[in-house]
Amino acid sequence: MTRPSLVILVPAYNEEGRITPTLVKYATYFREHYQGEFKILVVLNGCRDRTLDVVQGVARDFPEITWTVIEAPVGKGGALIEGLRLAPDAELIGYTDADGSTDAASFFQLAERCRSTDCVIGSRRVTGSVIHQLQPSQRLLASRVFHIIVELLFGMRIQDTQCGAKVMRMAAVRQIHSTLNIADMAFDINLLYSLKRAGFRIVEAPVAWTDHLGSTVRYFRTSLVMFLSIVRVRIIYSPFYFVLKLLRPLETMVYRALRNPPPRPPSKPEIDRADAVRRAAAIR
Ligand SMILES: Nc1nc2c(ncn2[C@@H]2O[C@H](COP(=O)(O)OP(=O)(O)OP(=O)(O)O)[C@@H](O)[C@H]2O)c(=O)[nH]1
Ligand SMILES: [Mg+2]
Repeated sequence: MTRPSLVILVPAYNEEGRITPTLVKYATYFREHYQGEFKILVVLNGCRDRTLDVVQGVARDFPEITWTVIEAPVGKGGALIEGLRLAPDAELIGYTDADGSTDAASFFQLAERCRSTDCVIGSRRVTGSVIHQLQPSQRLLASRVFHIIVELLFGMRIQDTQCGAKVMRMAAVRQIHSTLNIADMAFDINLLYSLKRAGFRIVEAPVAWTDHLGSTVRYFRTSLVMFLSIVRVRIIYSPFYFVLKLLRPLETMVYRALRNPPPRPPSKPEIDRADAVRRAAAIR
């Protein structure tokens, strides 16, 4: 039986050393196992290394791999927001990290399960998940604290919001796309809460996961920015939304001082025909 068409986004920032095996493994695995059309779209931005050359090299062997380059320093979340908007039409769309921390077989399972729901997210905290290399204890502690704060603020009952692998119905993403504006690593909370608020179902599924060294993330700064961002998402859905508008210049200054991309202004809810043409032109 054929499977729904699928686009896999891969955000990439200075990934020349880690992205090749990930792209080769994903493309090979999906060619062999996924009985449906699939595309891999690498979303690069701000790279100061040879990531683009490397991606172009792999794409010569795998025509399923395409890429787009966003010039501005938009962050992982900003890259995914653009990637979700620019992606070619498909029934399912997902994303995964360039370092291959979630293996291709696990991602395949997420896509399989998404046939019967709206969103399936990789989770390192449900039965069946396999962690090949544990994160350093400081990071584990930071992620536990983050999880508790997220649960207190949003009560989504999701064990692991931060695993970099998620698959959704494209129609659900299109519906909530205009509410996505968190550009940093807290983008996932923005996405999940928007989907929940719109009434979509989210399922956690186990993954095989390996921590890969070589991240470009600076943890103290990143944690602080993620905290600011989740408070922001919470305020958006409260009677105090007007405060955010008043504080916007200050907010932008704080994010810049922390060297992180500030939240984006709201985007257009509709994706029109002219936009579709621009989308096609932006992807190679
Ligand atoms: N396009 C884009 N991608 C980004 C940016 N920052 C991070 N990424 C990508 O987001 C993904 C996750 O980043 P990682 O560096 O692996 O962060 P992490 O998983 O928290 O850290 P590790 O566990 O140490 O790997 C990777 O694919 C990165 O290339 C960015 O500013 N722009
Ligand atoms: Mg990683």
